[in-house]
Amino acid sequence: MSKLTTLHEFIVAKQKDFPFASGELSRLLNDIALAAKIVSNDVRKAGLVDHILGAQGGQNVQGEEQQKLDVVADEAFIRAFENGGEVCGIASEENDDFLAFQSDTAKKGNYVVLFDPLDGSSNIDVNVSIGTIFSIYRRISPNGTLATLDDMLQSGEQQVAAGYVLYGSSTILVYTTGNGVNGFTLDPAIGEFFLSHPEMRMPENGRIYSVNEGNLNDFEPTLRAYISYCQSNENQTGKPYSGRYIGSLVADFHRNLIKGGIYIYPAVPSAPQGRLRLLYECNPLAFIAEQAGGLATDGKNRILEIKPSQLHQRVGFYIGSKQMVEKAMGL
Ligand code: AFP
Repeated sequence: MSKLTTLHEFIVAKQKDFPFASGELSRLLNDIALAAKIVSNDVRKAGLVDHILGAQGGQNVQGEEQQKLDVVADEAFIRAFENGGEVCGIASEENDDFLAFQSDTAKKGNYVVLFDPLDGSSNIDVNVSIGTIFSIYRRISPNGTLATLDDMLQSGEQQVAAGYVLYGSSTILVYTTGNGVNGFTLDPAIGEFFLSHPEMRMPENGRIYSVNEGNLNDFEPTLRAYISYCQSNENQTGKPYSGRYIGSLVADFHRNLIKGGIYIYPAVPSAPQGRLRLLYECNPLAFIAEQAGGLATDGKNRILEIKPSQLHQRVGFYIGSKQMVEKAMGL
């Protein structure tokens, strides 16, 4: 029997690849794994426990209804970061403003984490896969002080690590530190993540397109032409591609990462800047896509080069197999 590698063993073995190999980032990744296990456990209980299932009653900063699990996940990750000692501040899709941790230990943390605690949360009540997405940066403010807005508003190219946790038919944690992409599946019986998807590569081309086709009439002509191409016999496969849209970005992305495909959410009249958030969703997934050989743009520009001006900034998002994204952009 071949030896199983736990996430912890993998992180320790790879520590030398990190740009700042002091063990801090390793500890931070382990904190994320711990929070992911807690949230995974809560997600698995969602259908059973009345007080977890259903709306919390409040709205988040985007005006969207907050589900209880959104709040549970947000708090679990914030607690892990605040107690871990490596993080001086966070920004989360669920909170209006960023949070600078106040303790002396936290002020000495060298990292900030930006995250979407529960992406696809409108799918919770219908038992569809949801996920956590995270992005890690080195702070630019001086160590020993409070985290600042500038720490949060760095371009995606500055990410030192990014990843996601998909709470699907199994729970999988996928991450990159800029040296390829690896995936770890949670064994719930013993609460351990094991390396299950080493050195993930996104196929250069694919035959799956993921788009909310209800918005089709609002797409600009180049994109409409691309969707027609996907649905025609004129593409490289000689038959229509498969349309697959879960409505949970993490789940759609994960499938396309493995099988090859493209996810598109352009700017539309109902979401004039795009629907997805640059800092919490697009940057981390763009980093992973590129590390796996894929591509991510806003339809014109590389996502990782966009300089953010606001915490909750939204952008159009084209992500997936390189050749498909290029074609969708009309290149
Ligand atoms: P929620 O977290 O509010 O469910 O939003 C999910 C999401 O950000 C992304 O995961 C989906 O792909 C996208 O929005 C779905 O948006 P539409 O419902 O407009 O297709």
